[in-house]
Amino acid sequence: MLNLTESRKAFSEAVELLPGGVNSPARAFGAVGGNPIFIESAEGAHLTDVDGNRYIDYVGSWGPMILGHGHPKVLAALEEVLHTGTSFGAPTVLESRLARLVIDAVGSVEMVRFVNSGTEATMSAIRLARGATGRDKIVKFAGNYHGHADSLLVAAGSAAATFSVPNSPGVTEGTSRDTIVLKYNDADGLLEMFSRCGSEIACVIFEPVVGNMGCVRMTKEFCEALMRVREEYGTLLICDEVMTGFRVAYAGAQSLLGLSPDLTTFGKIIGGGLPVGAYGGRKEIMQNVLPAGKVYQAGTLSGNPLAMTAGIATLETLREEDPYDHLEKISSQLENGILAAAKKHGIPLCSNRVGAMLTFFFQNGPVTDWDSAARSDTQAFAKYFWKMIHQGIYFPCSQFEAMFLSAAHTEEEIAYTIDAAGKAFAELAQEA
Ligand code: KE4
Repeated sequence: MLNLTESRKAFSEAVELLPGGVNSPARAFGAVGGNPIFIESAEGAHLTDVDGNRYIDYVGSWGPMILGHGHPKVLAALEEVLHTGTSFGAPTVLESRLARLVIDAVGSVEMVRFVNSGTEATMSAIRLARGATGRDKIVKFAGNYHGHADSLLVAAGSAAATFSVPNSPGVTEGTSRDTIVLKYNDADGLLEMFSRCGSEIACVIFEPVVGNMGCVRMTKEFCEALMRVREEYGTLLICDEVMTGFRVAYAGAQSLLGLSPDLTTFGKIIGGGLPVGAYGGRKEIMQNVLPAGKVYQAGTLSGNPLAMTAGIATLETLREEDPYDHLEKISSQLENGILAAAKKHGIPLCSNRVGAMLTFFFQNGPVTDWDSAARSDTQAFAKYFWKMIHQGIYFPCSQFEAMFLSAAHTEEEIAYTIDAAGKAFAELAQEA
């Protein structure tokens, strides 16, 4: 029986001080029941909680830790700059160094602006698209998450996709009115919407590989439809690579899709575990951002030297060590091993995977959009989640999240995880 005494103590204090005891709902264990486990330290592919329990980590801080926790090159780089000061409110050469790494990696990006989170990146990219086109409406897709900016916390309205409604208190009708929510991977629906009001739409924002309904790949025809509406209606494409950037490929998911968006947003990996977001794209568009242009965006800690240093060390290590073949190999082993274990025990399971980002859905599938993802058996997922925790495996605490592997995961961890999954499926089969 897992001893979670100290985690429970920590949670009972935190819940008096922080809403829900956490600083982000994604880590609150709401979808799996029970209370979140408090982590004390992490190293390589492992987490250690406040009770001393050790886990193989498949969350990786929701994506940033692609090198594994506490990579020596990242820690050494941080130790070197730590004593030079932590923030100046003035430009540093570190910002240009990280900008150069991002621009050299992603072909569609000629200029970037750093911010402090993925939310800030997408919020700013949307404002820039509206400022650059003079148009108000934006398009997003059900099951895609782009952070918590008001204009993105909307759901498809009752009148199909013609208008949206807020999906959080505090978001006004006025804000949601300019956001259109369509179905992901529905090329006809996208083209039909644009035929009606394409000239009013400033941008389409999308996850090139979705992580936020669980992992879902973009179809070729949907990708072609996105490029078509850009050509025919002058709408800007915002490729949200906050999760996929440097994750599924060093050049991002757009390089796998053969897509050249107008703007790209980044986060997670480019900060190496410290708070960094970025938006970037063609120079002619980015030059609209203050002080070069008139679109306002600012931030006290944007380009923070410690965060830049962690990002530089991470991207330089990714570029030099190129772990992507290893990530593909161990991720494929994990996917195939767990699917085989589920089949052996008669548990309905399917998966979507792109590189070291994947999701197992508790259903027979296929999962291609939010409607199909939502058919998953979330109760079975919750039971499975805890059965894996008790065997020292830390999976994302929701059926509708992606899991992530790191360069620090070895075939030994993968084999142990597959074995643990087989035991969990056997128990699920007996309990059914
Ligand atoms: P942040 O503001 O959380 O740094 O980034 C928002 C964001 C934007 N775009 C995409 C594609 C994202 O996946 C995210 C954030 N991802 C979630 C995980 N599904 C972050 C976890 C959390 O909210 O705690």
